[in-house]
Amino acid sequence: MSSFEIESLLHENRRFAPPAGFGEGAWIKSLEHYRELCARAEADPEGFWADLARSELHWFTPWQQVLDWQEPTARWFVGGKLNLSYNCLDRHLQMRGDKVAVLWEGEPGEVRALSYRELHAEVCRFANALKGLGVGKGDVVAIYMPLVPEAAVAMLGCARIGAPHTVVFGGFSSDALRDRLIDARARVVVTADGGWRKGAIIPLKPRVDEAVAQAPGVAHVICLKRAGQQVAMEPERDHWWHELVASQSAECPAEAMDSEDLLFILYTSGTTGKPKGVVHTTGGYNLYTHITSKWIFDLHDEDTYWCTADVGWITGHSYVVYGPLSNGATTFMFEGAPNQPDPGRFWQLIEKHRIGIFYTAPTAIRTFIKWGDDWPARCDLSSLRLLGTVGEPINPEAWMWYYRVIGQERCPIVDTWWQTETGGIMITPLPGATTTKPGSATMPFPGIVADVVDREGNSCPPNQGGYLVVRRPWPSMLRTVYRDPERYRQNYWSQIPHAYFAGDGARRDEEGYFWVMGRVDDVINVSGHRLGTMEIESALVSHPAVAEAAVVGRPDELKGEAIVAFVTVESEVEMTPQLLDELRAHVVKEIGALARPEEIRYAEALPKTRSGKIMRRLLRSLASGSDLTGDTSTLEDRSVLEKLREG
Ligand code: 6R9
Repeated sequence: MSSFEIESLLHENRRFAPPAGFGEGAWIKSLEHYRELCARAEADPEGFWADLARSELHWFTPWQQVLDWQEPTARWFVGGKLNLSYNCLDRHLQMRGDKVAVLWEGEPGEVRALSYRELHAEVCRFANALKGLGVGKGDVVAIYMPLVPEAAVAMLGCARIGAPHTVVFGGFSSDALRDRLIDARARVVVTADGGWRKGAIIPLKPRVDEAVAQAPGVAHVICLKRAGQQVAMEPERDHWWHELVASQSAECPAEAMDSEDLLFILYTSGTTGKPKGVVHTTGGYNLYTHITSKWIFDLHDEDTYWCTADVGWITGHSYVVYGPLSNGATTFMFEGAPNQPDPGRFWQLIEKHRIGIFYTAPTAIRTFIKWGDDWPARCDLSSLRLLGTVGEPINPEAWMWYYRVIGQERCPIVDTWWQTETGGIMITPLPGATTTKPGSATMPFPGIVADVVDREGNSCPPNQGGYLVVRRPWPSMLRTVYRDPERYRQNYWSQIPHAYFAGDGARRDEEGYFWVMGRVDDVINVSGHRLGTMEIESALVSHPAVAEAAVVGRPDELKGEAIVAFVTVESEVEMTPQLLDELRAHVVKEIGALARPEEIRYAEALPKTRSGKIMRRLLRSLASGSDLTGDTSTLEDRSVLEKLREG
C-alpha cells in the first residue's frame, strides 16, 4: 500500500451503524451482546469454546480436556470423537432432509439442487467407492476439480471415512499439481474430464495424467464426466465417477474421528520457493467454521447464501462447504466467470436464486466497478440482506460502491480478515452489532486475542503501524506444516515472542478498530490469490535461458498487486520478445495462469548489495515507477538501475 493510501485511510471517518432492526433478528444482536461474549471468552476462554462445542456440534464421545497448549502445539477437545460430515449432513436429515443443501449453476446455465437427503446419499456412495479402492483412515486424497457439487461431495466423502483431502485449485498447472501430490503422498486423485471457464473447457484430466506420471504414489484416479471431453483412461488406474458410485450403497457410517485427526492439507504460498502444506484437524476446525459462519453471516434457515470462492482456496473449504453445511444452510455454487456470457451474470444469479448473503473479494468488486453500474442496476437485488468481502484490504471507495450499488444502502458489509492458516475468520464485524468503517475489518471475533505489535511483541500505540499477531490459540488454527514442524515453528511462532505471526502489517485506531495493510513478507496478493515471490523466481530460473530472477509486486488498481519480474539471462542467450513470451508461458506451466508475470524486465545484472543481496526495495520502486528514494549507497553497481528503469 502506498503512503498516500495509508494517509487517506487515516482520515477515513465515515461510519455505518447496523441497519435499524437488523440486530433484532440476528444471532448477535447488539454491541453489548458482542461485548458480553468477548468478556465471557476473556474470563474463561476454555469454558467459552467448550460451551459452544457442546451446544453447536454433535460428538460421538465427549472430550476430556478442552485445550492442551504446549507452544507452538495445540490440541483442542482432546479425546473427543466426532465426524465433520456427520455434522454437515446426518444431523440435519430429520429436520431439513428436503431442504436444499447445495444449489449450483454451471457456466453454461444448467441448475442442480441437492437436498440434504440427496447430498447425504451421494456422499455415502462416494465414500463407499473410496473404501472400495482401498482408501482408509489417514490415506490422502487429492481433489482437482471444477466448481461442481461433486467437489463438495468428494470433500465430505473423505471427511466421512477419515481420509484427509488436499484440494488443488483447478487453475494450477500439472507441475504444481505434481509437487503437491508428491508432498502430500496422495494415493488417489479425484478430477473431471474438464470444467467450464469463460466459455472454454479447462482440460483437468490431461493435466492429472501428466502429474500422476511423475507421482508414483498415486494408485487411482477418479474422473467425473462434466464437460463431455474425450479423455484417455488408463486401465486399472482410472475410474469413471458414475461407474464407480453406481453400485455403491447410499449408507456409509461416519467414522468416529479423533478431534485432532488430520482433516485436510491445503497448500499455500510462503516466503520460500516451496508452498507449504497447512494442516487442519477435525474438532476445532468444525467448531470454529460453524460458529463464525453462523454469527458473521447471520445464517438462518430461510437464507440462500453465496460465497464466490473456489473450493481450491481456504475460503471455499470453510465458507462454501463446511461452515454453511454444518449450519444446515443452503449454499450456492457457481462454476463460471462473472462475465460469462456478459458482465451482469453475478447479478442475474442473485436475482434468479434469491441470494440473501453474498461474500466475494475486493478484486472482484473493483472489476464490477469498472464494468459499470448499469449491469447490477438491471437486476432485482432486493433479496440481498448482507454482504461480505475477503482476501485483501478493501479500499474505502470500493467498499462505498459495494454498499451503495449492490447493497443499496440496506445491507451491512462484513470485511473479514483471516488466512489459510487461521482456518476461519478472525477479525470482522458482526452484522447486527458492529458499526463499520470502510476499509477496516473492525474487531476480533469473540475469543480471538489479536494485537498489533512491534518486533519485541509490545503492543503498538493507536494508529502506529506494526505486525498483526494473535496471542492465544484458537480452535481452527493450523496445527503444523505438513511433514515440516520446524517450518511451522519458525514461520509462525518464532518471529514475535509467544504470539502467532500472521505476516500482515496493520494498525489499530483509537477505538480499537483494525486496519490491515497487507503482507510484510515476500508474499504478494494478486486478485486475492496468495503467491510467494520466491515461487515465481524459482519457476523463472528453472528455464534454461534465465540466470537470475527477482519478483516483486506493483500496486494495481484492479488486481491489488501485479507481478513484475526482473531477470538476467545466461551469457550466450539473447533476449527477444519471443523469449519474453516463452518465459511467461514457462511460469504458467510451472505454477498456473494466476502466476503469469504482468511484466518482465531484463538487464545484465540485478541491483545487489556488496554482500550480494538483491535489493528488492529498489526493484519495488522501479516496478511501480516511483522515485528511487532511500539509501542506495550499499548498491554495488548503480548503472544497472538505469537499465532496469527503462524495462
Ligand atoms: C482467507 C484468505 C491470506 C492473506 C492475509 C492478508 C490477506 C485476507 C483480508 C486480507 C486485508 C482482509 N487478507 N483477508 N487483508 N483485509 N479482509 O484470503 O486466505 O489466501 O491464505 O490469504 O490475505 O494479507 O494474510 P489466504
